[in-house]
Amino acid sequence: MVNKGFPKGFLWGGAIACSQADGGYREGGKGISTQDCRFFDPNWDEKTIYERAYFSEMSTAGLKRAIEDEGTLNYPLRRGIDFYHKYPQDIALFKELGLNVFRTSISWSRIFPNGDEQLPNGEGLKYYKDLFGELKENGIKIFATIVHYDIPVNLVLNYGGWKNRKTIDFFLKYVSVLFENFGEIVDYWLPFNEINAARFATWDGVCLIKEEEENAEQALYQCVHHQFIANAKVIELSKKMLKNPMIGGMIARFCSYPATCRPEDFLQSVQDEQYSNYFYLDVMARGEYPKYMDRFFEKLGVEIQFEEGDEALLKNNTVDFVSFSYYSSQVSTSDQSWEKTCGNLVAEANLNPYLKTNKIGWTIDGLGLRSVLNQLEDRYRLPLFVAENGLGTFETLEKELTVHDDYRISYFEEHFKAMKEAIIDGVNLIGYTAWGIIDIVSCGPLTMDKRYGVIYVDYDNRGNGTGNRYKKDSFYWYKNVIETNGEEL
Ligand code: BGP
Repeated sequence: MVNKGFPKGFLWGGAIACSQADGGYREGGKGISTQDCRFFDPNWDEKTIYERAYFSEMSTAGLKRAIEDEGTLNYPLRRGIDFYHKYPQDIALFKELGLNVFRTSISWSRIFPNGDEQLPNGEGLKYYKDLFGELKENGIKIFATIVHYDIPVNLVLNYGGWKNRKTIDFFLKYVSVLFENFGEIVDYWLPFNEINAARFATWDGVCLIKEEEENAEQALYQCVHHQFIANAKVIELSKKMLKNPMIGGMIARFCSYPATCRPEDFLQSVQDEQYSNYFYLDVMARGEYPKYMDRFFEKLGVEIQFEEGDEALLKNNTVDFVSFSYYSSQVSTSDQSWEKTCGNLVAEANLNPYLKTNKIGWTIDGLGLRSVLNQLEDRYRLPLFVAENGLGTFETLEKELTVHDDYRISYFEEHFKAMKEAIIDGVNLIGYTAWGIIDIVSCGPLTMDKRYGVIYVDYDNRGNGTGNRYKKDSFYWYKNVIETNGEEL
């Protein structure tokens, strides 16, 4: 029986990350997180900002400077959009929009400010009890990301962060407190946002300072192994603590087309997909390291240190659903002279001559999402969830206090049509959360002026502004899509 379109109960939602939205820096007992330490100079020009966005690696000096600086001007992630205080009014807007699921992340450094305390911070637990309660009162399901890049910076300074297996123990203590307090109210749990980010944005992904490592690749992939172990332990714990666990895995999905029908380009695309994407989901959804990584690691001189029981743990604790972020498709070629553009987490991406790019240079490819959904359905046979998708661009508030973002409407339209076709193809797609449903501080460039929301937030890159929220044209368009469950696109 061929599916007809979006199933009844399809989850239409929106997503943010606590470190990009909350603010409330050091309020409520919060400790310093690794994302609080990412530096931004508001005097940088656009070229510097957008070039730098992809090299936002941390340095030893940069971390020291951040910890000594209690201010927020140069640390936009410390102020976000003040969601910490404004979430009731924002949730009222999400309710008006008709969202039936909201994805946000939990700040580990609110629950355990230094990460190694014996007992959790009560004020941090209260904040999430109130936030999740507000969502539930408004009939909105909760998709909670447990770590969206940010961990207590103390764990990096005094334990080596993800390099140290002890961090896995601290992480599991944090997760057991979350399951104990919110296990009944959270619907979907995601231990790690984009677990493949490590290779592209190493401070974000695994909180590693590459300049401090003799063999950065070895350190990076050992950190990723520790995150795989942590992920499997969360799943093992969820079977004991949660009634109906729904624990997901997530990658930044970079589907990649061969630039030409030259066999070398096809092989390049197969390997790009394996090494940048499938490796991570294969471990989390199939429960073992794929053979193709042996050759990859050997070439890099990387030797993953497994401990007794790691293989069995991974094999017996695979994810309940597969989620991913999708912004654009990529192009693979062995031809180094191929024309370049940029993309999510990457400074350089091969340009696709058949597709348009947005103002930032990210390729726009709705149909690619249909192909990706079919690929992931085939490979994993698990429920799928689009955890991030959206168009980040520069825009200004009109004098009538709105934004005519027809470009965002057409971006959503082509991606929603692709999802609908994928469902008719037989894909088990259960939900979608538009990234940056409300304007937040962007992750790469750390700017407000790269806006994703269907709700405009009146702050600039320095944090100046009223902080007022205004509905863009896309707010009303998305509201209708949700009301008609994707019938009217
Ligand atoms: C993803 C992150 C999100 C979000 C998105 C858009 O990698 O999971 O946090 O930021 O990228 O990127 P940016 O904000 O740099 O435009």
